[in-house]
Order: sequence, then structure tokens, then C-alpha cells
Amino acid sequence: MNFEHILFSIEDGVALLSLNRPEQLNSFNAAMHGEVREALKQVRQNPAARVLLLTGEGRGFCAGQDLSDRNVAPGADAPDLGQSIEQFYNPLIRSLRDLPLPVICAVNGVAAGAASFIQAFCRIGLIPDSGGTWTLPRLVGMARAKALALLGNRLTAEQAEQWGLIYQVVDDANLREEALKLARHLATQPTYGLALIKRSLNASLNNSFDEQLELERDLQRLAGRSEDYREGVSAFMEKRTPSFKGR
Ligand code: LHQ
Repeated sequence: MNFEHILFSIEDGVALLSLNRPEQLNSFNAAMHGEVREALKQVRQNPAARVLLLTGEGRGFCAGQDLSDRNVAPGADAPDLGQSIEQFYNPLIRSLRDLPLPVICAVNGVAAGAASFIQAFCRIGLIPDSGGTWTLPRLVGMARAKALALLGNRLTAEQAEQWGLIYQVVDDANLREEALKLARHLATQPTYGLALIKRSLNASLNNSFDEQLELERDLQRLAGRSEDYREGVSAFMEKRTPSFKGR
């Protein structure tokens, strides 16, 4: 498949996916959804991809849905947004959340709608979707989540970091380099184990303590059978740098 609306490559263990509709601040239309879906399929299937790095071309990261696709004529039927979410957004969110790799998001500019430092939905009569109403209160607490979702104000990157919405702010000029450095580092690590860590942390948000202890037992059993664990222990005993394969 030739990509028109995204840039996609796999190099040094890092799958780099950059949204590429800069004039529309990388907002999503159906074609871009299709390309992202195809790229994520390749990431899942290609063992050379050990880490996924997401970013955007131009001055924006992503402005959510392309609203020019939603501009209905007066008197025409309203679009079925539930259908659009079912077909496009929910599968995308599930696919990223379940991807058995570390995912780094280098948010290079405004993120509105489905990825978000602006919960812009309330400004046009919608609710935050793509898991926004689930993720936000868990990351920043209910009071801040409600303020963000009901007011639709812009949250600066620094404030997003202070509130625990994102991991780290870096200077604009260094963003791509810093994100690639982190991605290349992770790509040399025991990425099978990292995927199990991601799975257990995701599950912890809904589990009781006892359920989580049981999940840890099961996932540690899998981790303990990996080649990487064997290599990690040998390298430690032999006082050398381990060489992990992600298996
Ligand atoms: C855009 C867009 C855009 C098209 C900027 N579309 N062109 C999920 C499931 C199913 C259905 C419905 O929706 C959803 C979820 C959603 O994503 S709903 C939320 C949709 N997104 C928004 O409401 C955000 C709309 N955009 C904005 O509020 C602003 O553009 C932000 C705050 C993102 C950036 O503001 P500025 O930095 O001032 O840039 P701008 O507004 O001047 O935009 C630059 C250009 O990008 C401009 O085009 P132009 O030809 O005038 O240069 C915009 O029209 C275009 N653009 N967002 N979503």
C-alpha cells in the first residue's frame, strides 16, 4: 500500500508513523484512518518493529476528526457519529492500547479531539470520545477532567506535564531527536517483557489488588520463559551488556 496521508518507516527497531495532512493540522479523514490501520498491521506483523513512535508533520499533531467531512447542508440528515466511532475511532484506540510494543507519542503541536491537550468536543456540541472520558479522570483526577472537558480550554504542554497527562516536555527544536533517542533505546530493551508490563499496567486500572496479583503471576510466568530473560540473567552474571531480541 502506498501511503498518501501518513509517513511510515521501520528503522533501528523503531516504527515511525507521522500523520501527514499538515494543512488540516493532521485531522483524520477516512483515507488517513485506512492508512494508519494498515501501518499498525505492519507494525504488529514485522518483528523488526520493537517500538512505535507517533508524531505529526507541520505545526500540529492532530486536530481530531476532519470537520469538513461533517459539514452537512441545512435540512440534510445528521451524520451517524456512533457509526463513525464504531468503524474508525474505537478500533484505532483499541489497536494502540493493545499493541504489544512501547508506544511513544511525540506531540509536536496542537492536539485536539481524539488525542488531546484541547478537549475541543464541547465547543461543537460533542462529548470527548476515543476513550477520553475514561482516560482523562484517571490521569488528572475528576475535577480537572471535568474542567478540561466542559470548558475546552487549551492546556499548555508544561501544564499537561504537571497534571500528569503526559510524561515529559522537551524543547520544540529537540522533539524529534529526543523522541527518536528514547525510541531507539527502548528498541534495544527486552520488548517482549515491556509489552507484558504495558498489559499489566493497563489492566490494573480495572482490577482489584488480588486480581492484579494473579495477573502478575501469569504474566511473570510468560516473561520467565522468554529468551530475553535468559539473556538478561546470563549477561548480569557474566558482567556484560545484554543483547535482547524481543522474544
Ligand atoms: C481543520 C481542523 C479539523 C478540518 C483545523 N478539520 N480542518 C470522533 C468520532 C466521530 C466523529 C466525530 O468526531 C470525533 C472526534 C473528534 O475529533 S471531534 C473534535 C474535532 N476537532 C475539533 O473540534 C478541533 C477543530 N480545530 C480547532 O479547534 C483549531 O483548529 C485548533 C484549536 C486545533 C488549532 O487552532 P489554530 O492553531 O488557531 O489553527 P486554525 O484553527 O487556524 O487551523 C489551521 C487550519 O487547519 C485551518 O485551515 P485554513 O485553511 O483556514 O488554514 C483549519 O480550518 C484547519 N483545521 N482543525 N478538525
